[in-house]
Amino acid sequence: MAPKKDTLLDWYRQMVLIRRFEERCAELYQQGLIGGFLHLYIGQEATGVGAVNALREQDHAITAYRDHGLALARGLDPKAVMAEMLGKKTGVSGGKGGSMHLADYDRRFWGGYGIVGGHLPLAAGIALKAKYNEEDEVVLAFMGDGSTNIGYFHEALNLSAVWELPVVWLVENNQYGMGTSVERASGAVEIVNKARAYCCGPNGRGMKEGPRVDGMDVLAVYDAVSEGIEHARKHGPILMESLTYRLEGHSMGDPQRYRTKEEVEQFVANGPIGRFRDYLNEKYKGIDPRLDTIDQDVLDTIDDAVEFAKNSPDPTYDDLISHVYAD
Ligand SMILES: Cc1ncc(C[n+]2csc(CCOP(=O)(O)OP(=O)(O)O)c2C)c(N)n1
Ligand SMILES: [Mg+2]
Repeated sequence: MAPKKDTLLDWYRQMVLIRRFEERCAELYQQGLIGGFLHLYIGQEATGVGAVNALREQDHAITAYRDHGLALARGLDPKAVMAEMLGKKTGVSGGKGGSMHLADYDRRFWGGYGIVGGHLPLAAGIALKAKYNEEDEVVLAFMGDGSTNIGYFHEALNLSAVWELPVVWLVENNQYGMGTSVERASGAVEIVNKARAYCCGPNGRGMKEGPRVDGMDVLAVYDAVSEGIEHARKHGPILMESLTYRLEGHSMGDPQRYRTKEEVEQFVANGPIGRFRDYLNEKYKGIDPRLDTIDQDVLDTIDDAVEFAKNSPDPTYDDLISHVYAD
């Protein structure tokens, strides 16, 4: 069923929130208020918002370190996300995770992992738990193109095929892993083809090779991931690919010698937010002032989040040594 107008406006809000939130994070990083690494999701908003909104409440999402956009799309409180960025006690992970480790169990958002591909076996584990307990839950596992060349990827895909786990493996192909293009790093240029290694088990068991979707088009991503989730819910794992682009460097301070300015500008001109805004203007005549209001509301939300984060306390020594072992 086609999403309603209010839903589409909410997706627009989510995409703008991600973009402006991260622009502010970049400023706070330059000011030394955010430490460690900072990997921006700017450019990939349509993939995150389209995919996450295809989940039901009981479903799970997990990702790598480029996690701010997905956390916000999954509805984590921008205040608590910003507080985590600043390493504050009020952050979603108590200030002990920072940018790469945003998680919120209540929202079934498992974070936020720094080891490339290391979260993929965890995704299989979450799905195994759901299947074992006969719970109607799907895991949406996001990953970068680079992670599909790593052992964890193959272990996790293999087990998900053998056990017919309810997982959507969604590759965010942003064309680079750090400074290395997909063509230089991956034996298969069309990453979804990697599903074929695990496609054909006994009794038709195995991995479905899903589509390569236009990851700059939020509606296309939503439709494709919705179908993927339905497949996973009924039949087991599917590998899908979203073709997107990161408009900023790999992380802050990347000199970006591996690509030309012209290449980046071409994607800026066709960015996901502008494209969606054009679509909304076309579909709903006279909507533009309402979109302006959303833009302004988002800026206010971010001001509040920064204020909250700055005024929040640091974690204490007791916080530091808590959550190290399970009780
Ligand atoms: C096991 C491991 N090897 C190397 C690194 C260093 N590293 C960090 S990010 C990255 C590139 C990953 O690229 P991709 O999966 O495409 O994700 P993207 O950054 O494009 O979102 C690498 C090699 C790491 N974190 N973990
Ligand atoms: Mg990549």
